[in-house]
Amino acid sequence: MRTDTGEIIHLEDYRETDFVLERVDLTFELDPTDTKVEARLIFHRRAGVPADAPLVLDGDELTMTGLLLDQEPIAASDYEAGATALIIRNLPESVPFEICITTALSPQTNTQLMGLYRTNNVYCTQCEAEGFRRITYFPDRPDVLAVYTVNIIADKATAPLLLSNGNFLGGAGMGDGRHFAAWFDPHPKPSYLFALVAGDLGVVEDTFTTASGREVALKIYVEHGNEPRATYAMDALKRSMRWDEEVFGREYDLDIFMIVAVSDFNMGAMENKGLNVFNDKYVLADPETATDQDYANIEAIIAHEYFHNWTGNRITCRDWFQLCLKEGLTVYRDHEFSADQRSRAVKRIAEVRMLKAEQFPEDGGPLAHPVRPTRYREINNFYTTTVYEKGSEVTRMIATLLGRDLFKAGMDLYFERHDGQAVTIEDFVACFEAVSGRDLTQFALWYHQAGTPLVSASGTYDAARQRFTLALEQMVPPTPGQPTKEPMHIPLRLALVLEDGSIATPSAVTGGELTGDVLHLTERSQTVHFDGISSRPVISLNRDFSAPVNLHLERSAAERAHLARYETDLFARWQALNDMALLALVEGTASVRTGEPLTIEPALIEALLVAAGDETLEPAFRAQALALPSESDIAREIGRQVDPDAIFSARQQIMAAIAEAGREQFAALFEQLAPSGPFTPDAASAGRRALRNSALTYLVVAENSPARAAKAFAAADNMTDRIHALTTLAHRFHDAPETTQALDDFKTRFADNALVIDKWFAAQATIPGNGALARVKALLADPLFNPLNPNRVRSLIGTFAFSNPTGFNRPDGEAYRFLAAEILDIDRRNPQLAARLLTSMRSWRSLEDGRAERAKLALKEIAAGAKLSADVSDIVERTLKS
Ligand code: B3K
Ligand code: ZN
Repeated sequence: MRTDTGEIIHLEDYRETDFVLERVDLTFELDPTDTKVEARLIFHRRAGVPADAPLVLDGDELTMTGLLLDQEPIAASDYEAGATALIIRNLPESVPFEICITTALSPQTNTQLMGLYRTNNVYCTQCEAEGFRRITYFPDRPDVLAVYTVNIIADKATAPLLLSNGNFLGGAGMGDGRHFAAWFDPHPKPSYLFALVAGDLGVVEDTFTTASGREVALKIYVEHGNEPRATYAMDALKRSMRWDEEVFGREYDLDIFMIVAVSDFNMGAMENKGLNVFNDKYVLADPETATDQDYANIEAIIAHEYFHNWTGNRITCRDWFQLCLKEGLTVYRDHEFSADQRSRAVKRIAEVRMLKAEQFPEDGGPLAHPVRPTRYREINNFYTTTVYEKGSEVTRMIATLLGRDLFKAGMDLYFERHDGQAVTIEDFVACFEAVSGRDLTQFALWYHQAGTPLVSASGTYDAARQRFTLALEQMVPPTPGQPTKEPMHIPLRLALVLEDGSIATPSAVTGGELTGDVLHLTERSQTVHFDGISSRPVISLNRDFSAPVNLHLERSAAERAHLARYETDLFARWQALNDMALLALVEGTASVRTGEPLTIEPALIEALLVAAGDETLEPAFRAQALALPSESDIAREIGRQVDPDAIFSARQQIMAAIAEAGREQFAALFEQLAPSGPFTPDAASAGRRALRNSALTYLVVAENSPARAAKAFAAADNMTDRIHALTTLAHRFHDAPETTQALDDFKTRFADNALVIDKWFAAQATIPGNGALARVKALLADPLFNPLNPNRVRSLIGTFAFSNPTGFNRPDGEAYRFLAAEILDIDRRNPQLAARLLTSMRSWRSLEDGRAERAKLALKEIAAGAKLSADVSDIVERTLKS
C-alpha cells in the first residue's frame, strides 16, 4: 500500500506537462489475479521544453513487465521505474513517439477499490481521483486529455459482458474460450474518467431521442434478477436527459449511455464518460425494499452523474484544486433538477438541513478548507461537503446575484468558451463577469475563504418617518491557515412582514444595493434604510437561504411566531419554526444541565401544531415543520462544552410536550393519511407518508407504549413505513418483546438483500444510550455483516459514529477507542473508507472537557498507528492540530 510520503501539493506550483499525450490504446487481458495491461501512449514534447527533459509518469503499486519506445526495448540506463513514478530519459526531441508499457495486476486482491478491482465476480474500475496510476504508469492528472481506444479480452463464460467508455467498435470470440471487445471514445478525456467493466450482469434497456433527433441506447446493468428494481433509475435517467436539454441546453453526445450497479464501491457513483459506475444502493429500488428517501437519492444521483457529462467531462478541471468547478456546479444542477421534479420549497429545506448538519461543522472545525483549496496532502480527503455542497451554494449565489437570464447567459458562454478544455474557477467566474459586466472579485472570496460567515442584524422602526432601518455586520471566523478574513459579498433575499401579515418587498433602499429582493451586503458593517413602510415590520432575512451564513437576528418570540405564521416564502416560514424550536432546545439543555425544570413556550407548541394541521400546506412541508432540530443541530448551536446526554434529555422532554399537546391531532392525521391505494414513489405520496410517520412518532411518545408502532410495522406495505416503525420501536423500546420480534421478522424477511439489511444495522446502531456500543460490537459479529463491503461498514460503524450522539459519545470514551481500533483495521484494506469514517470525530473539541480529553486520546492512538495511509494520517493530524 502507498504509505504517506507527507508531501504537500500546492496550487501555486501548477504547471503544464512537458509532454503532450495524443492518443491512448489500452489492451486488457483480464484474469482475477494475473491481469495483463498493455498501454500504448503516443506523446510529443511540448514546444519550448528542453530536449533533455525526461518524461515522468505516475504510478502506484505497479508491477511493470515490459517497456518499449517505438517498439524497441529501452536501455535500463534510460529509465527508472519507482513506487510512485516511471521516469524515461533520452526521448525524441521533436517527433511524436510511442511508449508501450505492460503491467501485471491482481484485481481480486485490490481491497482499496481504486484502480481495477473485483466486486461480486465483476471486474470494475474506479479512477477518480488518482486510480488510473494503479492500472498503468500514466500522466494521471486531469489536464491531460486524450482519445482512448480500449480492447478487452476475457473468459467468455464468466465475463460475457465487456464494457468501456465511448462507442462499441466490435467484438468476437477468440476460439480458446475467450472473447474480446473494442471500444472507442472520440471525446478527449482525462484518465480519471476511464472505466472498464467486465462480468456477467443482467440489463434493463431503453432509448432516448435527443432534441436534435439522435437516438441514444440506454442500458443499466445490474446483478441477474435485479432488473425490475432498475426501472426507476431508468426513468430518472430519461428525465435527467430531457431536463438538461430543456434547462441548460445540453444534449448527450455518444450513441450509448451505460450505468453499471456494483455492490462494493467507496462512494455513491462515478461519472466515467458514457459508462457511469454506481453503488447499487443508488440504482436499485422497489416499494418492498426502498424508502422514499432512497427513491429521492436515486433520482438525484442518477441526475448528478449524468449532468457531469457536460459539467466535468466535456469541461473538466485543470487540477484537483478546481474540484468544485465540476462538483459544486453539478450539485447545483442536480438540486435544481430535483426541485423541478418535486416540491421546490421542501427540497430547499432538505438541502439546507443537510448543509447545516454536514458542511457547517466541517467549516467550523479543524478540517475547514476553502471551496477552492490551495494545498492538499491526499486529494481523496477533499471530496468534502465544502467542495460539493458549499460549492453548490456558491453557484446558487451567482444565479441569485445575476438573476435567471444572466446566469443562463453565463452558463452558455462557459459551455461555448471552454468545451473540450480543462479549466479553473477563475475561467468559470470570468464567464459571469463577461455577460453581466459585474466585477465578481469580492464575490470570488467565497471560493477562497473558509469558514461560515456570521451575519448579525438588528432592525429598528421609526413610525413617524415610516422608515425601517437595518444594521448589518458580517464576520468570517478564522479557520486553519486563514487567521484573518476580508468581508464577503453576501446576497441576502429579504422581505418585510407587516403587522397585518401582508408582505412588503421593498423596491428601494438607501445605504446599500438592492436588486429585486436581494440586498447586497459587502461591508463589514452596513446600515440600510427602507422608506415608506407603513407599519412596524418583522424582517425576514436570508429568504430561501440565499447565502450559506449563520444569522443572528435580535428577535422576540412574538416576531418569530409572526414569521412562522405569515411568511409566504415557505423556506423562511420553516426557518422561523425551526429557529423557535432550536432556541427552546438550547435553553432546555441548559436547564437540564443546571437541574432546573424545563419550561416550554406554549407559542412554540402552538406554532408547530398550526403548521402541522394547515391543510393549505403540502404534507411534506408539514412533516419538515414537525421534525425538530437533531441532537447534532443542537450541539452545533451550543458550540462548546457540549453534553450529548443533556441535549438528548431536553429534546425528549420537548418532544413529549408537543406529543401530549397534539395527541388528538396526531391521531387524526395518522388515520386520515392512511394509504388509500397502491404504493407510488412520487413526491406528493412520499410527503403524505412522511407526515403520517411523523404523527406516528409523536403518538408513540404520547402513548409511551410500543403497541402502535408494532401495529404499524405489521401493517406496512412499503419500506418507508416499515423501517420507520422499526426504528421507532428500536429507539424507544429497545428491550420490549415487540421490538425483538420486529427486528427478527425484518432480518428473516430481508436476509438475502444486503442493502435492506443495511437499514436493519443502521436502525440498531442509532439506538441511543450507553448500551449502543455493546450492540454495535455484537452486530459486527453477525454473519450478515461483511467488513470488506463499504456499505455494510458505513451502515453499522459509520451510522454509529456519525448519527448516535449519546451512544458514540459515552462519557467513558470507550466508543472512541472502539472507532480508533476499527479505523486502524480498515485502513490496512481501504484507506479512503477509513479516512471518511474518521471525520466523524471532527467536532471533538466542542465536547465537554471529559469527553474531549478521551476523544483526543483515541485520536492519538490512531496517529500512533503503524503504516498509516496518507488518507488517515492527513485527517488525524489535521483533526488534532490546534
Ligand atoms: N466524481 C465522483 C467522486 C469521486 C470520488 C473520488 N474519491 C462522484 C461524483 O461526485 O459525482
Ligand atoms: Zn459529482
